[in-house]
Amino acid sequence: MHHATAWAHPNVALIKYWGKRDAKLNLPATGSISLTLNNLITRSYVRFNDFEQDQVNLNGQLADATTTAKVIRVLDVLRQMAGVNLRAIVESRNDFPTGAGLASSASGFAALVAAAAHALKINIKLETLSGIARLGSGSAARSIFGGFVEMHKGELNDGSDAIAKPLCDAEKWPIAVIVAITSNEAKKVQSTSGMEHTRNTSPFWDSWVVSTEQNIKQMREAVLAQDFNQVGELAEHSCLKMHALAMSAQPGLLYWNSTTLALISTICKLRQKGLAVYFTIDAGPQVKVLCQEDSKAIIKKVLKEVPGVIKLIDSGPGGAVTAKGGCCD
Ligand code: 2P0
Repeated sequence: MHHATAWAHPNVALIKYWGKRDAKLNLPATGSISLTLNNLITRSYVRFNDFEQDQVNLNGQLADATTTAKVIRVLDVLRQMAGVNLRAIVESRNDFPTGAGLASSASGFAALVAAAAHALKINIKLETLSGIARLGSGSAARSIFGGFVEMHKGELNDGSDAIAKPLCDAEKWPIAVIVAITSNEAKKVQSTSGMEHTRNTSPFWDSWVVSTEQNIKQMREAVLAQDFNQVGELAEHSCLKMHALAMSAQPGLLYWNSTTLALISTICKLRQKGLAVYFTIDAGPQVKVLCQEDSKAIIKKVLKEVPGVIKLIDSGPGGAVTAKGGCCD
């Protein structure tokens, strides 16, 4: 039996990826830096057999055509590496809202490639696996590793150097992340199409690419120095710049709701009172709050009172993808 299960965490982008240099190979226009998040998890089970076709189930329902096509693309690469011509059934489950700005595609594709490679007994380096995950979803390349991770945009036309590499292990720097859920709805404009639309229509695209490369260098140094305030300031800057870029597309893309804005305002007020606390937001209305363990309780107490906050999830640096043979429950 060729079957295996893998577990992966989503990640929060500290320096954002928003746009591609090659849409076909899914190559990012810039590098990015992320933190893999514990306490949020995707489990994927993959079984290869002589099925007629690949079938993808997401949270117990048949996945849409776009997601299924991306999964098949990734499976095809692994089937070719293993020299097999078997179809697969994929069962993937998230324990958090799907498609709502919590990077479910990152953990989903990271878990998928790990489970499929394990099932097919492919001996592969994690960096290479991250390049295959990238074909499914750019941010998934980063979820292969735990802790702070850098995605390299790569220079080669074939994309073989567009891979993620670990920057700082999860245990080395245990900062806290509070994930504030403000909506459980899936976003209306998915990241893939939102990015292409932004690249094609925003007048600010070129300066986004140039300035993000500078931000990567600054963030890499801040993470390696474990400089919390610098990481927080750069993360907020990259977040606001990415959303401003998306808003400047024509027509503009706005991923926030009124609670997202209320949370930004609350976090700025907490900082004015002297707390080291910062926000970042991916392609959705959820707010990820970066802080330190010793001030987490007081910050959570304040965030809980913000009208519209549905739930707060405690998180922090999570580990790398893991896989084992067979099914699990
Ligand atoms: C990121 N996001 O760096 C940015 C910030 C969302 C906002 O990567 O087209 O699902 O599949 O490569 O990885 C979400 O985009 O996009 C994303 P594709 P993906 O995390």
